[in-house]
Amino acid sequence: MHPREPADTFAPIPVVIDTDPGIDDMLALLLALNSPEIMVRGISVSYGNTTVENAFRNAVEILRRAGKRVSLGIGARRPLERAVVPASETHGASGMGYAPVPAAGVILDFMRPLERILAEQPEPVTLVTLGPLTGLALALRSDPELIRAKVRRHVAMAGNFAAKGNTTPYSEFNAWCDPEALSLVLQAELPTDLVPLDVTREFALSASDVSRLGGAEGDNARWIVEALRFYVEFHREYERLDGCVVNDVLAVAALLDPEALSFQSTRVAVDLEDGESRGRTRMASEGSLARVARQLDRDRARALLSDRVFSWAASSLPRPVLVPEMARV
Ligand SMILES: [Ca+2]
Repeated sequence: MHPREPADTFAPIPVVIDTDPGIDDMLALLLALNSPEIMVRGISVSYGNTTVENAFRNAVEILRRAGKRVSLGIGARRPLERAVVPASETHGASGMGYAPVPAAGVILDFMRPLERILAEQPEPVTLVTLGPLTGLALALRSDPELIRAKVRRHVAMAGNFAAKGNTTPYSEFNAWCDPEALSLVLQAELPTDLVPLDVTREFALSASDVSRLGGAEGDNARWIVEALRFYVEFHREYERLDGCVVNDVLAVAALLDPEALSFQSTRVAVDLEDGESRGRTRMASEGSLARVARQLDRDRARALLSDRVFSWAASSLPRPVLVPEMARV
């Protein structure tokens, strides 16, 4: 006989993350993996900031550094109707800036898609999307009933309203990569919570935050700094900002601390036409119901990143150098 557990027993929120790592994805993943409030049940990897091959390799490296074992799948290799345009000026050719990573491998056709990861979940999960919405759109096309049954809440870093875009003057990168996918996802009204540039632009690490972390001894701290150093250079050149905007972190922070972001219910539409307004998100009466993050408590979000990622990275011990199997042949 097992004694009954009290009703208020702490149970972590089960989460599946679709991501295109990506420097800010890396910080968001490390925050998720180092937080007791959530349990990362699966990660699907998508094209976006870099190619799907690089993004997958980066996800494996992030998991290795975090010392976590999580099932991995593939969200999407390319947009529904558009060409792949990686953001190598933002995240570097590898997707991880100057941080060293192993060579990327091929992605086999039988890698499990996002809907398989969701199908394997014993209970509904919170799905966090940190890249283009293609993987979720494909899953909704292939098995909408399954996705509705398994996704309790969808939190997406995507879109911009009053804030200027980061890809065109009017559009945010994840929305711009695959506006058709975002539109399809919004129309499903899962429900979806959007974390747009309007709040993420309020959440920049300063160049001195990055150099302070660079003073730490930990192997992981040095690795993160090498990624962020590239990201800071990009922001200096393209955004005239002395620091870097770590967008994706806020989508995870919203789960960890509900007071970090406040949301407003509204209706959202996406512009699909070619040109500078491609991927622009708008509040519009003909749009789909969604909640949009409107206000950020910067100190609460910063505390999460600093306590759970930067302090962890600064104190994690250097790992012994392992000779890879293939190198011994
Ligand atoms: Ca991302």
